Amino acid sequence: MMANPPFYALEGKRVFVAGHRGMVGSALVRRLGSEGCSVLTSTRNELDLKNQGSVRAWFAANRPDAVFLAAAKVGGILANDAYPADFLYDNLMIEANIIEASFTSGVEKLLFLGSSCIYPKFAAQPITEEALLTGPLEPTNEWYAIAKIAGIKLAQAYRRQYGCNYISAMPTNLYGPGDNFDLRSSHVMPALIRKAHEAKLSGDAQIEIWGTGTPRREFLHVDDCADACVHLMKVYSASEHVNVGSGEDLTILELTRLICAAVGFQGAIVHDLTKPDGTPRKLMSADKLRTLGWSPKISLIDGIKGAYDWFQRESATARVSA
Ligand code: GFB
Repeated sequence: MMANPPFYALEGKRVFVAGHRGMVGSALVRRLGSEGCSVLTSTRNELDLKNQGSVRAWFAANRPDAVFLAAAKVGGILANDAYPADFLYDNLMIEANIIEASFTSGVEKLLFLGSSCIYPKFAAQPITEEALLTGPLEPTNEWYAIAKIAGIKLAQAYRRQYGCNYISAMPTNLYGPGDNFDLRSSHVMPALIRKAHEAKLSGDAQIEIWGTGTPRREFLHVDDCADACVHLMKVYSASEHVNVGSGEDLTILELTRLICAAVGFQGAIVHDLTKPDGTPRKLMSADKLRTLGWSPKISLIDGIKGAYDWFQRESATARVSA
């Protein structure tokens, strides 16, 4: 078994960010700008991450030293429920191809990004890393969860069999610049920012939220997530995944009120009870990450304001889809 170095310096390294056009990947590219490393990226047209041959060839030609595996098919509760095959197949292929190619091309360190939905639907709160695989998953996103659990296990298997220094980070619900504001496929935060903004502009008396508003969710700004991932890349070298969250949660109704206040929408909030609530609560324990020396810096209020500013700027230039 390879000895785990206590500190992995990124300076001077060739660092591949897989998924750099996504919300997390673009935040990682921003964050890595101050690390003195050379950031490698590849667009979907240049490299199909679902194609094993292309991924192997790209790694052989570009020889990254470190990899942030932030490429994934992602979406909100309805998208997860509506496209189970895509969420399972695409994510399995992307992570398997990148992890295997990292091994064959001699990557020194890899960080795989998963999701808090890997945990059982009724896990004890706050959810510690040990809760993985201790109970049934939330049905609306079990396909995505299974793919992400497979990614954790693949990273662990390469560590166990070949001594590869591959680690995994499990972020909570993320938001921020670069988010998907398409109401059919987005997560709750961008959806509500958009709904409140458009209701304010058109003078509507109400906005509609999905479900009962009682589920509790934990949110982390994507720039905090990127900072945590870079920290873990440097200081963490063990098999078990690490939760990446804020350590605080609130109900969807409370979140809606915060967003309405930030946007300046004063109308009513009504419920579409035909839409699913999903898991009742998934607050992750932040203890392990804090022990490793990291805690978040961006408050939820400031983060919402920043995300709303970004949305207004991007929708003005029509870069946010319908
Ligand atoms: O963010 P979200 O789509 O995903 O929904 P999950 C969170 C909660 O917000 C659910 C409610 O209870 C939704 O019913 N909600 C209220 C809304 N209004 C809306 C709305 O307009 N749009 C959306 N999207 N939700 C996802 C998983 O679960 O979390 C993924 O499906 C992933 O796999 C991700 O793990 C982090 O938090 O329920």
